[in-house]
Amino acid sequence: MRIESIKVYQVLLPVKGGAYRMASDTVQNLDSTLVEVTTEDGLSGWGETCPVGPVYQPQHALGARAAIAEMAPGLVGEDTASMRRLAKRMDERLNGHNYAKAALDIALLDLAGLRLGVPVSTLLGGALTDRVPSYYSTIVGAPDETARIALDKVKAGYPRLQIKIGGRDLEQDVATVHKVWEAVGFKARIAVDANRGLTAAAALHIDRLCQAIPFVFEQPCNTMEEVASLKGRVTHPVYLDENTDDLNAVLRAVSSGIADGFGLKVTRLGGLTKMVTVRDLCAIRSLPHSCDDAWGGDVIAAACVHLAATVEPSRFEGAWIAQEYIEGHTDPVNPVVIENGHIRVPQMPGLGVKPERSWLKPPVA
Ligand code: 0XW
Ligand code: MG
Repeated sequence: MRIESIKVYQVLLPVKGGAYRMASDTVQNLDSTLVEVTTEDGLSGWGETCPVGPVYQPQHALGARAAIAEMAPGLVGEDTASMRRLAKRMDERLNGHNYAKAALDIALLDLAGLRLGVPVSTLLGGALTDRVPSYYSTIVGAPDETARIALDKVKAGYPRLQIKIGGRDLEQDVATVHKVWEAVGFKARIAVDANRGLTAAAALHIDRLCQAIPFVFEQPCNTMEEVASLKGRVTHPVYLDENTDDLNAVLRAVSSGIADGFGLKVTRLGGLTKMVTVRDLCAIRSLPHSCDDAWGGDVIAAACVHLAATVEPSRFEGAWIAQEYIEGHTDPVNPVVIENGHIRVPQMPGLGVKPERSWLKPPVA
C-alpha cells in the first residue's frame, strides 16, 4: 500500500511539578513532534520524537520538524511493503538526523502492525514478557530529599533507580549517592547518571569516595574519549548514554570495551529498526541496557515498551518513559502507564496507542 500523506504535529508537554534538572540542562516544557503516516486505504501509523530540550544532545525539536519536512516528499507515493527501501529513501534525502528518521520508522512499524494485525513487539522479533520493568530517574537535588524520593519509589515497586548528579559541588554528589544507598541498600539496582557533567578527575573522586556502593556509572563525562580514559581506573561499571549517537558509536563502544552497558535512546539511534541491531549486538557481548527515549508522550512510550519486551530480561535495565513527569496523555483511551514500577506491553495491533485527534492542533507540516 502506498503512502498518501505525512502530517507533522507539534505537541507541548509541560513538566509536572516544575522543572526536570540534570547536570546538562533544566527543562520545564517539552516540545514533542508527532508524525502521522497515512496510506491510500486511509490507515494511519504514528511516530514521535521529543528531544529533552536543545542541550541534552545535539538534537532539538525544530531540527526534527525541519528534517521530516526534508524527507517526507521523497516518501509520499512509496510502497510501505519494504521498510528497508523506505529507510534507503530517507538516507538518500538526508544525511544523519537519526532522531527525525526515528519518528518515521516508528510510524511505519505501527502501520505494518496494524495491517498485519500484530503488535509491534512481534515485528521486532517477538515479546519475551507481557510486562516490563521501568526505572525511576531523580533530578539533581539535595541529598536527603533525593534519598527520600528514592525510598518512596522503591516502595512503589521500581526495581531500579537512576540518581542524577553533576553540575555542582563534588561533596553534594558524594553525599547524595551515600544517602540513597543508606536508604535503599540492595532493594533496588542503582545507576548514577552525571549526564556528561563531570571531569574525568571528578568521576575518579566520586568512584573512590563511593567505592563500596554497587552502582553503575552512567555517562560520567562529556566525550567517549574521556569516558574511555576512566577504564581500569574506576571500580564501578561504566555505561554510555549520550555518546551513543548512532550505530557506529555503539559498535565502537562495544568492540573496544569502553562500555559495560548502555542507557539507550530509541530516537537518537534512528528508531526501533536500528535499536533491534543494538539489542542484538549487546546480546553478543552480554551487555545490559535500557530502552528509553529522551522524553515524549504515549506514542514514544509505547515504542520503547514494545522493544523492551523483546530484550532478554536478565540483561534488561528498564524502560524509562516520561509518564510520571508529564500531565495527561496523548492517548487517554489506551495510555501507557507505570504500575508498581512496571509497564504492561500493549497487546493490540501496531503500537496500541493513538493520539486523541481532538486534542491536536492543526498539523505544522
Ligand atoms: C532519565 N532519562 C531517560 C530521561 C531524561 O531524558 C534523561 C535520561 C537519561 O538517562 O539521561
Ligand atoms: Mg542517561
